[in-house]
Amino acid sequence: MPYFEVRDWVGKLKPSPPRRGAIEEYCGVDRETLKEMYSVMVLARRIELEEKVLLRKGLCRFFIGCGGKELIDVVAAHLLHPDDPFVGYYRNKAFDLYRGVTIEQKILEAIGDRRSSSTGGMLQPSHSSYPELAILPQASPTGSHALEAAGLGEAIENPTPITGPIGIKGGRYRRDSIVFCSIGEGSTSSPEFHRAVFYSVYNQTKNIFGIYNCGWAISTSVNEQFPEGNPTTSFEGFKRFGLLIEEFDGTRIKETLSAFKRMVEYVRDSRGPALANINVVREESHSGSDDQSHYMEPTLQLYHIEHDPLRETAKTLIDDGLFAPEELVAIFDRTDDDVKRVTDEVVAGYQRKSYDDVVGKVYSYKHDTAEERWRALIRERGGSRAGRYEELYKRGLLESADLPENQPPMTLRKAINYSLFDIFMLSDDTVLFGEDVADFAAEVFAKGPEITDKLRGKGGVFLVTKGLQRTFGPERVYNTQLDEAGILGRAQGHAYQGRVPFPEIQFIDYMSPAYQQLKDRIATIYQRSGGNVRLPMVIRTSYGGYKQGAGAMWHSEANLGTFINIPGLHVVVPSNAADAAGLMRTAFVSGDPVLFCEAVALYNRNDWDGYKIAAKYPTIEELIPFGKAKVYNADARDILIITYGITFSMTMKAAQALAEKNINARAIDLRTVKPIDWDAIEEAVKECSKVLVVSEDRFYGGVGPTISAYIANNLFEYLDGPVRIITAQDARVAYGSDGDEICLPQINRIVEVAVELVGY
Ligand SMILES: Cc1ncc(C[n+]2csc(CCOP(=O)(O)OP(=O)(O)O)c2C)c(N)n1
Repeated sequence: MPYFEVRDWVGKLKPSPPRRGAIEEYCGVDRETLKEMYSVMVLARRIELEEKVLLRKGLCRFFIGCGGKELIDVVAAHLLHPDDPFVGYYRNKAFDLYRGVTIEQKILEAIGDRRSSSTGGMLQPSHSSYPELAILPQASPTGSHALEAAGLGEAIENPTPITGPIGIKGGRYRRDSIVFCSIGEGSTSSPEFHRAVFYSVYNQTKNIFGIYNCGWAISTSVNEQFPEGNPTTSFEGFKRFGLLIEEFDGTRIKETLSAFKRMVEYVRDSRGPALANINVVREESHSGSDDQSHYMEPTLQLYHIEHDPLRETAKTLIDDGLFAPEELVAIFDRTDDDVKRVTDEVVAGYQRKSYDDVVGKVYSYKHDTAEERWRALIRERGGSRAGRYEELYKRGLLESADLPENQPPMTLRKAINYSLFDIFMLSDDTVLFGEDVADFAAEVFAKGPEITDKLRGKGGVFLVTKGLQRTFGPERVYNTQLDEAGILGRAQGHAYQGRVPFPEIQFIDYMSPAYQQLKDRIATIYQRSGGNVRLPMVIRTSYGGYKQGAGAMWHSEANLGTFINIPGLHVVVPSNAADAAGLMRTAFVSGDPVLFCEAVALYNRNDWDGYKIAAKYPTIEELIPFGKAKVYNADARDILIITYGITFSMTMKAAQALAEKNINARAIDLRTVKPIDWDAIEEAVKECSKVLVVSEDRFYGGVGPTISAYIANNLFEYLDGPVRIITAQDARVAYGSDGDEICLPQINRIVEVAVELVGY
């Protein structure tokens, strides 16, 4: 019901005399607090009225309301501790206001003002981010946030002390914190939600999932989503493992208070997580672009009006004699004045976003800052490395007692393994998890050295993480369930708690289930929080073909174009052992999410047909900046070949063959394909004027065409011929060595195209 209609309706209610003992029915909440709760509910509704007015004036561009959910919001905000983290969705205005968000901030959100401390005006209204009030940044993809809540529950429960700086304002949540996640009932159909509840049960974390069930997900009814129209039925079996399931009417204050209190006590007592199916109503349509009168039967429309919690709550409070109708009406009037006054002030000072406000808030990485972080760690702990490596050698966990930089050239696999050892030694605030990454399953590890010392252990399907669990323990290095979305989704929770997670996606081919977490949640965090929240993490994944025919369709992907198209994500592709170590260190201290792509075909090779891949491990001080390519044969001018990853070694082999034909090829190894070192490309194009791009990615939307487009766009006048590109075929890699040969770039083709281009 619209604001002033509710006000008038409340004003017409019959006053009741005070009833003895009535207040005791409100779970210990006193009269003043009830007034405060009701005031916030009214305020939320009034701000929404203002949003609609601003919408009509063209100042607000989108409306999505919390009408009908105000009561459960204020009850939850009241019964939780103010620093319990909240992972909410776009219907939680009243929760925010109860926690202390101001009218001014809500209006700034509505008009997308750059001054909004929540999002810097980046997001549609009602997508909050107030980390200082333990309200974590929201995003629009429904359901996806639940995994973050489960991950944060796990991160809080993880007993490993965190010694580094607090990740976000208000972060480093206390051990007894409850993570509250709210969600619409339709969104609980998402696999992410199911997995999130599962994880909270499996890990016995302090999570409450509140399903705000208004019966409709836009125009899809709850009966079209669940048997018996009940979103909790599929979780019944989890009761056996401690899941508390509550069902209550979130439009009735006493029922809501007592049910939510039960959940808070149960969860805070570590008896298990809780899940609630909460009946709420939809005060208006789904959003400003929906009209529920088109598909909702009139009787049901009436039900949603009559069960408006602003009405229900007022009636209960008045019937119990706690308030006179005019006292509550006075709240409406006062609130009306406040919102009008603040809105006028905010709108008068409206500030548009500048280009830098938006584009400058996509990446937080600055190499100097990253380097300073790394140096500080070395200053603090670097001196103990030698002793620790010796000790690990004595325990039989390493093949050498020497520091890695004092060892002979090593393979990519070994260099990455050592890089992880180094990073985990230098910082306690790191966790590594994924499918098969641990040396042992948790139950085997728990049996102790008597058993594990007799086994070689696993440590990743390519043994890249070997020995890490044995060294750093099962709380920092552990296997996860086979669930890519779960791996990346939960990593965010760990980052919120102040650790730098190293989630592993076993093969980039299997990133697809995690794509939404990566693209929409992880990579957007810095921008969507207006530059206030960072989620540093190193997402390691194996990639690429050239596996002597073994890779085939689902173990050969090198589709990095898919990932460079994600704003906010750095994409790193080392082509040799030394670069892998330098880039891994930068990834760790970059402050941003990084996709670290490891070429399986290079893991264990010392060379590629004689071209050396094994390299000396760099000294511990060395970092390689992102966006800094390496130029080979820098004096050559006949042709420039730009490449990265596996095809870099092949390019160098091709360059040898070209040299025999008196063609001097310069090569650029990009090392990071996001960012790309345009300066290095520019300099080389100017000097070479013939350009070939070799990319294991496919043509459509791939890395190669991106580089070619840049050159065509910016450096055309320096060219002496077309930019040629060699890419993978527009096919998935077929099985067998013939499959590799047909589908992927080959050395002889590089030579052939280079010769043709030089002669152009
Ligand atoms: C992953 C995803 N799919 C689709 C949408 C479009 N969408 C936005 S809200 C919504 C309905 C959500 O309904 P429900 O979860 O019941 O929450 P309610 O809005 O009713 O509170 C849909 C389909 C989206 N935002 N995200």
